[in-house]
Amino acid sequence: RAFKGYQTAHINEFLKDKNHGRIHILGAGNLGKFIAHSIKLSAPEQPITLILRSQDRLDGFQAAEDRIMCRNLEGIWQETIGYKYEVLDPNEMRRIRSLIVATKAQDTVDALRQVKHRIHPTAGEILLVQNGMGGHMSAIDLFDDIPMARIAFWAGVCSAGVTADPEIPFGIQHNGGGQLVMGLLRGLPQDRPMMQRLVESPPLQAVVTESGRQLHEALLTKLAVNAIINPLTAVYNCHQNGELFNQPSAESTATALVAEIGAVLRASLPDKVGRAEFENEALLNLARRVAQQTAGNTSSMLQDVMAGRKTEIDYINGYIVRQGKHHGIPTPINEALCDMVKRNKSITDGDAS
Ligand code: KPL
Repeated sequence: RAFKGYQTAHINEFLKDKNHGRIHILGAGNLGKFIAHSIKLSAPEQPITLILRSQDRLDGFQAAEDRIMCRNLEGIWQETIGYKYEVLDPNEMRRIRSLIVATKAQDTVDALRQVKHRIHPTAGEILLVQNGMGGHMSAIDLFDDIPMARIAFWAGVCSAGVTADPEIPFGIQHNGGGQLVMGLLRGLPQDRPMMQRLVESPPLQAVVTESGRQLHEALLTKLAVNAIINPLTAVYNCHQNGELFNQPSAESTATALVAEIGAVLRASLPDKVGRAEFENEALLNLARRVAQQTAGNTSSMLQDVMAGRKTEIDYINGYIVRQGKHHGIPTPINEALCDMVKRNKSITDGDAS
Protein backbone atom coordinates (compact mmCIF):
# COMPACT_ATOMS: atom_id res chain seq x y z
CA ARG A 1 0.00 0.00 0.00
CA ALA A 2 2.89 2.31 0.75
CA PHE A 3 3.99 2.07 -2.84
CA LYS A 4 0.54 2.70 -4.32
CA GLY A 5 1.10 4.83 -7.38
CA TYR A 6 4.45 3.33 -8.22
CA GLN A 7 4.63 1.09 -11.24
CA THR A 8 6.01 -2.40 -10.85
CA ALA A 9 8.98 -1.45 -13.01
CA HIS A 10 9.98 1.18 -10.50
CA ILE A 11 9.78 -1.24 -7.62
CA ASN A 12 11.89 -3.80 -9.51
CA GLU A 13 14.55 -1.19 -10.15
CA PHE A 14 14.58 -0.27 -6.46
CA LEU A 15 14.96 -3.91 -5.50
CA LYS A 16 17.83 -4.53 -7.93
CA ASP A 17 19.76 -1.68 -6.31
CA LYS A 18 22.20 -1.51 -9.23
CA ASN A 19 23.17 2.08 -8.62
CA HIS A 20 24.01 1.67 -4.97
CA GLY A 21 26.91 3.97 -4.12
CA ARG A 22 26.77 5.88 -7.40
CA ILE A 23 26.51 9.65 -7.23
CA HIS A 24 24.35 11.28 -9.89
CA ILE A 25 24.90 14.93 -10.74
CA LEU A 26 22.02 16.67 -12.41
CA GLY A 27 23.28 19.69 -14.37
CA ALA A 28 26.84 19.88 -15.61
CA GLY A 29 27.53 23.61 -15.57
CA ASN A 30 30.73 24.92 -13.99
CA LEU A 31 29.68 23.98 -10.48
CA GLY A 32 28.42 20.50 -11.41
CA LYS A 33 31.68 19.81 -13.24
CA PHE A 34 33.77 21.18 -10.38
CA ILE A 35 32.02 18.95 -7.85
CA ALA A 36 32.31 15.87 -10.09
CA HIS A 37 36.00 16.57 -10.78
CA SER A 38 36.81 17.20 -7.11
CA ILE A 39 35.25 13.90 -6.06
CA LYS A 40 37.11 11.96 -8.77
CA LEU A 41 40.44 13.58 -7.86
CA SER A 42 40.37 12.14 -4.38
CA ALA A 43 38.32 9.01 -5.13
CA PRO A 44 38.79 7.93 -8.77
CA GLU A 45 36.87 4.75 -7.99
CA GLN A 46 33.73 6.65 -6.95
CA PRO A 47 31.05 5.95 -9.60
CA ILE A 48 29.58 9.20 -10.92
CA THR A 49 26.91 9.74 -13.55
CA LEU A 50 26.43 13.18 -15.06
CA ILE A 51 22.85 13.76 -16.14
CA LEU A 52 23.03 16.23 -18.99
CA ARG A 53 20.22 18.44 -20.15
CA SER A 54 20.37 17.65 -23.84
CA GLN A 55 21.95 15.49 -26.50
CA ASP A 56 24.02 18.56 -27.49
CA ARG A 57 25.59 18.72 -24.04
CA LEU A 58 26.26 15.00 -24.19
CA ASP A 59 27.90 15.35 -27.61
CA GLY A 60 30.07 18.12 -26.10
CA PHE A 61 31.10 15.87 -23.25
CA GLN A 62 31.95 13.05 -25.66
CA ALA A 63 33.94 15.48 -27.79
CA ALA A 64 35.92 16.21 -24.63
CA GLU A 65 36.60 12.44 -24.50
CA ASP A 66 34.48 12.02 -21.40
CA ARG A 67 36.97 13.89 -19.27
CA ILE A 68 36.80 16.99 -17.15
CA MET A 69 39.82 19.26 -17.17
CA CYS A 70 40.25 21.71 -14.30
CA ARG A 71 42.96 24.31 -13.75
CA ASN A 72 43.54 24.34 -10.02
CA LEU A 73 44.48 27.22 -7.72
CA GLU A 74 48.18 26.66 -8.46
CA GLY A 75 47.48 27.06 -12.17
CA ILE A 76 48.05 23.35 -12.86
CA TRP A 77 45.68 21.51 -15.18
CA GLN A 78 44.32 18.27 -13.82
CA GLU A 79 42.13 15.81 -15.62
CA THR A 80 39.65 13.30 -14.31
CA ILE A 81 38.02 10.48 -16.24
CA GLY A 82 35.76 7.52 -15.71
CA TYR A 83 32.37 9.27 -15.74
CA LYS A 84 29.13 7.80 -16.94
CA TYR A 85 26.60 10.11 -18.43
CA GLU A 86 23.04 10.17 -19.65
CA VAL A 87 20.61 12.69 -21.10
CA LEU A 88 17.80 13.78 -18.80
CA ASP A 89 14.93 11.47 -19.74
CA PRO A 90 11.66 10.98 -17.86
CA ASN A 91 11.44 7.41 -19.23
CA GLU A 92 14.74 6.35 -17.70
CA MET A 93 14.21 3.93 -14.80
CA ARG A 94 17.62 3.29 -13.28
CA ARG A 95 17.42 4.19 -9.67
CA ILE A 96 19.21 7.03 -7.95
CA ARG A 97 20.22 6.99 -4.34
CA SER A 98 22.55 9.99 -4.14
CA LEU A 99 21.82 13.05 -6.24
CA ILE A 100 23.46 16.46 -6.50
CA VAL A 101 21.25 19.03 -8.21
CA ALA A 102 23.43 21.69 -9.82
CA THR A 103 20.96 23.06 -12.34
CA LYS A 104 19.96 26.71 -12.68
CA ALA A 105 17.44 27.71 -10.00
CA GLN A 106 14.67 28.16 -12.56
CA ASP A 107 15.27 24.69 -14.02
CA THR A 108 15.52 22.77 -10.76
CA VAL A 109 11.90 21.77 -10.23
CA ASP A 110 11.40 20.74 -13.83
CA ALA A 111 14.63 18.72 -13.92
CA LEU A 112 13.84 17.05 -10.58
CA ARG A 113 10.36 16.16 -11.79
CA GLN A 114 11.99 14.12 -14.54
CA VAL A 115 14.07 12.02 -12.14
CA LYS A 116 11.70 11.95 -9.18
CA HIS A 117 10.45 8.40 -9.85
CA ARG A 118 14.05 7.15 -9.75
CA ILE A 119 14.96 8.47 -6.31
CA HIS A 120 15.17 5.81 -3.62
CA PRO A 121 12.17 6.62 -1.42
CA THR A 122 13.69 5.52 1.86
CA ALA A 123 17.46 5.91 1.38
CA GLY A 124 17.64 8.77 -1.12
CA GLU A 125 19.82 11.79 -0.41
CA ILE A 126 19.55 14.95 -2.48
CA LEU A 127 21.90 17.92 -2.29
CA LEU A 128 20.59 21.17 -3.82
CA VAL A 129 23.38 23.58 -4.78
CA GLN A 130 21.68 26.07 -7.05
CA ASN A 131 21.97 29.85 -6.69
CA GLY A 132 19.36 31.95 -4.98
CA MET A 133 16.65 31.32 -2.43
CA GLY A 134 13.10 30.14 -2.54
CA GLY A 135 13.75 27.21 -4.86
CA HIS A 136 14.75 24.72 -2.16
CA MET A 137 11.27 24.38 -0.72
CA SER A 138 9.64 24.04 -4.15
CA ALA A 139 12.07 21.20 -4.85
CA ILE A 140 11.26 19.46 -1.58
CA ASP A 141 7.51 19.96 -2.00
CA LEU A 142 7.70 18.03 -5.25
CA PHE A 143 8.24 14.85 -3.22
CA ASP A 144 5.37 15.42 -0.80
CA ASP A 145 3.13 12.88 -2.53
CA ILE A 146 5.49 9.91 -2.12
CA PRO A 147 4.04 7.84 0.68
CA MET A 148 6.37 7.17 3.58
CA ALA A 149 9.29 8.84 1.77
CA ARG A 150 12.38 9.28 3.90
CA ILE A 151 14.54 11.22 1.49
CA ALA A 152 17.16 13.49 3.05
CA PHE A 153 17.31 16.94 1.47
CA TRP A 154 20.44 19.03 1.89
CA ALA A 155 21.27 22.54 0.78
CA GLY A 156 24.81 23.35 -0.31
CA VAL A 157 26.33 26.79 -0.69
CA CYS A 158 29.51 26.90 -2.72
CA SER A 159 31.55 30.07 -2.63
CA ALA A 160 34.39 28.81 -4.81
CA GLY A 161 35.00 30.86 -7.93
CA VAL A 162 34.77 28.46 -10.86
CA THR A 163 34.69 29.61 -14.45
CA ALA A 164 34.48 27.88 -17.80
CA ASP A 165 37.60 27.71 -19.93
CA PRO A 166 36.59 28.82 -23.42
CA GLU A 167 39.47 26.95 -25.07
CA ILE A 168 38.97 23.51 -23.58
CA PRO A 169 35.73 21.53 -23.97
CA PHE A 170 34.44 20.63 -20.51
CA GLY A 171 37.35 22.64 -19.11
CA ILE A 172 36.98 24.73 -15.97
CA GLN A 173 39.21 26.93 -13.86
CA HIS A 174 39.15 27.09 -10.10
CA ASN A 175 39.93 30.75 -9.43
CA GLY A 176 39.45 31.22 -5.76
CA GLY A 177 38.95 29.31 -2.57
CA GLY A 178 35.71 29.12 -0.73
CA GLN A 179 33.93 26.38 1.07
CA LEU A 180 31.01 24.17 0.20
CA VAL A 181 28.82 24.53 3.28
CA MET A 182 26.13 21.85 3.46
CA GLY A 183 23.26 21.53 5.88
CA LEU A 184 20.20 19.34 6.24
CA LEU A 185 16.93 20.91 5.14
CA ARG A 186 14.62 17.96 5.74
CA GLY A 187 14.89 14.26 6.60
CA LEU A 188 17.13 12.14 8.75
CA PRO A 189 20.87 12.69 8.52
CA GLN A 190 22.18 9.37 9.82
CA ASP A 191 23.09 7.57 6.57
CA ARG A 192 24.89 10.03 4.35
CA PRO A 193 27.47 8.37 2.10
CA MET A 194 27.43 11.20 -0.44
CA MET A 195 27.95 13.91 2.17
CA GLN A 196 30.87 11.91 3.54
CA ARG A 197 32.37 11.60 0.06
CA LEU A 198 32.07 15.35 -0.51
CA VAL A 199 33.72 16.15 2.81
CA GLU A 200 36.61 13.89 1.76
CA SER A 201 37.13 15.74 -1.56
CA PRO A 202 39.69 18.48 -0.65
CA PRO A 203 39.25 20.98 -3.51
CA LEU A 204 35.67 21.50 -2.34
CA GLN A 205 36.57 22.29 1.27
CA ALA A 206 33.17 20.82 2.05
CA VAL A 207 31.79 20.92 5.56
CA VAL A 208 28.53 19.65 6.97
CA THR A 209 27.07 22.11 9.40
CA GLU A 210 24.64 20.96 12.06
CA SER A 211 23.68 24.57 12.63
CA GLY A 212 20.60 25.72 10.72
CA ARG A 213 21.68 29.23 11.45
CA GLN A 214 25.15 28.82 9.87
CA LEU A 215 23.54 27.30 6.77
CA HIS A 216 21.04 30.15 6.57
CA GLU A 217 23.80 32.74 6.86
CA ALA A 218 25.87 31.02 4.18
CA LEU A 219 22.85 30.97 1.86
CA LEU A 220 22.15 34.65 2.50
CA THR A 221 25.77 35.70 2.00
CA LYS A 222 25.90 33.93 -1.37
CA LEU A 223 22.54 35.45 -2.23
CA ALA A 224 23.89 38.95 -1.53
CA VAL A 225 26.87 38.40 -3.84
CA ASN A 226 24.65 37.14 -6.64
CA ALA A 227 22.09 39.91 -6.04
CA ILE A 228 24.82 42.51 -6.60
CA ILE A 229 27.03 41.07 -9.34
CA ASN A 230 24.52 39.20 -11.48
CA PRO A 231 21.88 41.85 -12.30
CA LEU A 232 24.44 44.67 -12.52
CA THR A 233 26.64 42.80 -14.99
CA ALA A 234 23.45 42.03 -16.96
CA VAL A 235 22.07 45.58 -17.13
CA TYR A 236 25.48 47.22 -17.62
CA ASN A 237 26.27 44.60 -20.23
CA CYS A 238 29.55 43.99 -18.44
CA HIS A 239 31.10 40.86 -19.93
CA GLN A 240 33.81 40.45 -17.35
CA ASN A 241 32.95 40.47 -13.65
CA GLY A 242 36.33 42.09 -12.98
CA GLU A 243 35.28 45.19 -14.93
CA LEU A 244 32.01 45.78 -13.08
CA PHE A 245 33.27 48.01 -10.30
CA ASN A 246 35.48 49.98 -12.69
CA GLN A 247 32.39 51.57 -14.21
CA PRO A 248 31.61 54.63 -12.03
CA SER A 249 27.84 54.44 -12.47
CA ALA A 250 27.76 50.70 -11.73
CA GLU A 251 29.73 51.38 -8.54
CA SER A 252 27.19 53.99 -7.38
CA THR A 253 24.21 51.79 -8.32
CA ALA A 254 25.85 48.96 -6.37
CA THR A 255 26.10 51.17 -3.28
CA ALA A 256 22.39 52.03 -3.43
CA LEU A 257 21.47 48.43 -4.24
CA VAL A 258 23.43 46.97 -1.35
CA ALA A 259 21.66 49.31 1.07
CA GLU A 260 18.37 47.58 0.20
CA ILE A 261 19.86 44.09 0.17
CA GLY A 262 21.65 44.60 3.50
CA ALA A 263 18.50 45.96 5.17
CA VAL A 264 16.41 43.00 4.00
CA LEU A 265 19.00 40.39 4.94
CA ARG A 266 19.61 41.87 8.38
CA ALA A 267 15.86 41.88 8.97
CA SER A 268 15.63 38.20 8.09
CA LEU A 269 18.36 37.10 10.53
CA PRO A 270 16.94 35.74 13.76
CA ASP A 271 19.16 37.74 16.13
CA LYS A 272 21.89 40.34 16.20
CA VAL A 273 24.91 38.02 16.44
CA GLY A 274 26.82 37.74 13.18
CA ARG A 275 25.29 40.84 11.65
CA ALA A 276 28.67 42.52 11.07
CA GLU A 277 29.05 40.40 7.91
CA PHE A 278 25.69 41.68 6.79
CA GLU A 279 26.53 45.37 7.09
CA ASN A 280 26.28 47.14 3.73
CA GLU A 281 29.98 47.86 3.47
CA ALA A 282 30.92 44.26 4.31
CA LEU A 283 28.52 42.88 1.69
CA LEU A 284 29.77 45.28 -0.97
CA ASN A 285 33.39 44.41 -0.19
CA LEU A 286 32.56 40.73 -0.46
CA ALA A 287 30.92 41.29 -3.85
CA ARG A 288 34.01 43.23 -4.98
CA ARG A 289 36.25 40.37 -3.85
CA VAL A 290 34.17 37.75 -5.67
CA ALA A 291 34.10 39.93 -8.79
CA GLN A 292 37.91 39.97 -8.66
CA GLN A 293 38.15 36.22 -8.04
CA THR A 294 35.97 35.63 -11.07
CA ALA A 295 37.38 38.61 -12.99
CA GLY A 296 37.46 36.92 -16.38
CA ASN A 297 34.03 35.38 -15.98
CA THR A 298 30.82 36.45 -17.68
CA SER A 299 28.19 36.21 -14.96
CA SER A 300 25.64 33.45 -15.37
CA MET A 301 22.87 36.03 -15.57
CA LEU A 302 24.44 37.97 -18.41
CA GLN A 303 25.08 34.67 -20.19
CA ASP A 304 21.41 33.76 -19.82
CA VAL A 305 20.28 37.20 -21.01
CA MET A 306 22.58 37.02 -24.05
CA ALA A 307 21.30 33.56 -24.91
CA GLY A 308 17.65 34.69 -24.57
CA ARG A 309 17.14 32.20 -21.70
CA LYS A 310 15.08 32.75 -18.58
CA THR A 311 17.34 34.03 -15.80
CA GLU A 312 17.59 33.27 -12.07
CA ILE A 313 16.45 36.82 -11.19
CA ASP A 314 13.22 35.66 -9.45
CA TYR A 315 15.27 33.56 -7.04
CA ILE A 316 17.85 36.29 -6.41
CA ASN A 317 16.65 39.92 -6.52
CA GLY A 318 13.03 38.72 -6.75
CA TYR A 319 13.56 36.99 -3.41
CA ILE A 320 14.95 40.23 -1.92
CA VAL A 321 11.83 42.07 -3.13
CA ARG A 322 9.49 39.42 -1.63
CA GLN A 323 11.37 39.41 1.68
CA GLY A 324 11.41 43.23 1.66
CA LYS A 325 7.62 43.24 1.37
CA HIS A 326 7.41 40.73 4.20
CA HIS A 327 9.54 42.93 6.48
CA GLY A 328 8.09 46.25 5.30
CA ILE A 329 11.35 47.37 3.65
CA PRO A 330 11.05 49.14 0.28
CA THR A 331 13.25 47.69 -2.46
CA PRO A 332 12.72 49.91 -5.54
CA ILE A 333 16.17 49.27 -7.01
CA ASN A 334 15.81 45.51 -6.77
CA GLU A 335 12.36 45.79 -8.36
CA ALA A 336 13.72 47.92 -11.19
CA LEU A 337 16.55 45.46 -11.79
CA CYS A 338 14.14 42.50 -11.89
CA ASP A 339 12.08 44.35 -14.44
CA MET A 340 15.05 45.38 -16.57
CA VAL A 341 16.61 41.94 -16.59
CA LYS A 342 13.29 40.37 -17.59
CA ARG A 343 12.84 42.90 -20.38
CA ASN A 344 16.50 42.66 -21.35
CA LYS A 345 16.96 46.40 -20.95
CA SER A 346 20.45 47.78 -20.33
CA ILE A 347 21.77 50.88 -18.63
CA THR A 348 24.22 52.94 -20.63
CA ASP A 349 26.50 55.26 -18.68
CA GLY A 350 24.27 58.29 -19.40
CA ASP A 351 21.11 57.02 -17.71
CA ALA A 352 22.36 55.46 -14.53
CA SER A 353 20.90 58.02 -12.19
O1 KPL B 1 27.85 32.92 -9.14
C1 KPL B 1 28.14 33.71 -10.00
C2 KPL B 1 27.32 33.69 -11.24
O2 KPL B 1 27.76 34.13 -12.30
O3 KPL B 1 26.19 33.19 -11.12
C3 KPL B 1 29.25 34.70 -9.80
C4 KPL B 1 29.82 34.56 -8.42
C5 KPL B 1 28.74 36.08 -10.01
C6 KPL B 1 30.40 34.43 -10.73
O4 KPL B 1 30.17 34.72 -12.04
